[in-house]
Amino acid sequence: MRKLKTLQANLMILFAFLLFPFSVQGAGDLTTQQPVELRVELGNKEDALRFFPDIIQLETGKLYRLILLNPSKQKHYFSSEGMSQAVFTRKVQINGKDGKPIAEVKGQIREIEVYPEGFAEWWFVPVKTGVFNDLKCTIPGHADEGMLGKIVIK
Ligand SMILES: [Cu+2]
Repeated sequence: MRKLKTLQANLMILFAFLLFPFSVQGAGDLTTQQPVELRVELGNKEDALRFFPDIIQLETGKLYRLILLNPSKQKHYFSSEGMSQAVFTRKVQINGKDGKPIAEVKGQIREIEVYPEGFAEWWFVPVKTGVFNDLKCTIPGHADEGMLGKIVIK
């Protein structure tokens, strides 16, 4: 009789796991979700030394496709040590003149240089929250002229 009760209890526990399998699973692969698209311009046609926009708001757990465009006549960098430590990079995609991808770079990324009239895509998932005031263009003189920005991850 006692053994039967123990068996019943064990069966109940087994059924509980069978009925609620999602309670023991994770969120799945976060890098394959639909990306949130963001565009940041590095400078502009008038050669202003600014990021447009210069405040970038992100949320942890979402996949972002950050399109970095350089509409100016000189090269610029998008560089943030803080952001690079707070995101998981799925890839950086480099596109040809026709807009078709020609290369993908994988691994941890710290800064991306974009050539005049070029663009690159940084696909990443923020994994840590923080306010990073270290977005800058690392070309000498550009940060001093105001090519700075802020990244907020909530
Ligand atoms: Cu610059």
